[in-house]
Amino acid sequence: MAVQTTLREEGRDTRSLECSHLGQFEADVLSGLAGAPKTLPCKYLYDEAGSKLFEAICELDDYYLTRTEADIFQNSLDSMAAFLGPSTILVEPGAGNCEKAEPLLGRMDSPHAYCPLDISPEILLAAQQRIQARLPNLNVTPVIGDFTSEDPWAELPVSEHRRVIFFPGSTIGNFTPDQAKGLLRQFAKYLRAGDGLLIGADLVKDSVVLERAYHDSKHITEQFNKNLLTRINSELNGNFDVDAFAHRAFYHRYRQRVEMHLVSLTQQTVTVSGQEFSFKEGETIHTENSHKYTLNGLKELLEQTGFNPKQYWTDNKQHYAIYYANVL
Ligand code: AVJ
Repeated sequence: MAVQTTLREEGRDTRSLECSHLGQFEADVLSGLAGAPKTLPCKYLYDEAGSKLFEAICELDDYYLTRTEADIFQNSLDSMAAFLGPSTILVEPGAGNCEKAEPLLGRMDSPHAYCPLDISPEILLAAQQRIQARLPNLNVTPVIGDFTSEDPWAELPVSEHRRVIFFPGSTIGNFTPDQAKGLLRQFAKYLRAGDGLLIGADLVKDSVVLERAYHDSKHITEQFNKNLLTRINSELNGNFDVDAFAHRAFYHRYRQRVEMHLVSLTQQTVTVSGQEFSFKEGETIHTENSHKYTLNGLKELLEQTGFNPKQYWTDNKQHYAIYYANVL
């Protein structure tokens, strides 16, 4: 069942939404913990507390991604805006607090609408109000929903305006290469010939730099990872002893990704929604993948999914890249 609904129509009544969302959360957690190896979908890291912790991560010296991407945007806003064109609808899957879109919207040639998609209604509502106040002429239409499902895409405004999907933040890294291809093909399905995609991705680099970004010295990423257990405890009647798990993050060179895990420090049994799950000492729950691309790998990914890459921007260390591509 569709969990998304436009905030504009439904105002602040998000109860039914939270209800169906909870059902999906429960099903995903129970099946993830029943698996071997145990996994949990990383999208559930972003409840209210998790979203705040992620914002704190973005401020860390160790977490170079956000800062580097912001610098690239800052330096190239005009040339990016030129690729986006006039009277465009900017659609942002997984928009969160929408802070990356704001400077771009401010620089675009009379953007027609901004449609952030996200599963977190609280964050979206706050962002909508902030952007609407700063850009009063812009039509801001948030859609609540999981952008990996078909649902929110059907809710987007239908019009003849040029469409550009804005997918910054290296969110693409959370998907395996096969999943990423499926997702980009789904994006291409929503777009029409000549429409565009502006996508940011973290690049392959020294593993020490990568691992520091996901195992930061202030232990915020550890809190972010463990918050998933706290969320399961409160929303799904779980009894995880959060201190009986450790945060682990490492770069897997062959898979070209940072993996984030929660390691059970002892042999233990945990109950969630009335179901028991046993952990061996050292057994992990795999909570996130963060895939890294080469410039060429990113270009190939776009070419394989119906896009024609036109331009990329990067920083002088080539730590991060933003690509603009047209739909063929
Ligand atoms: C939001 C998916 C880009 O993978 O770097 C940050 C999430 N996880 N620290 C990333 C994250 C741990 C982040 N993305």
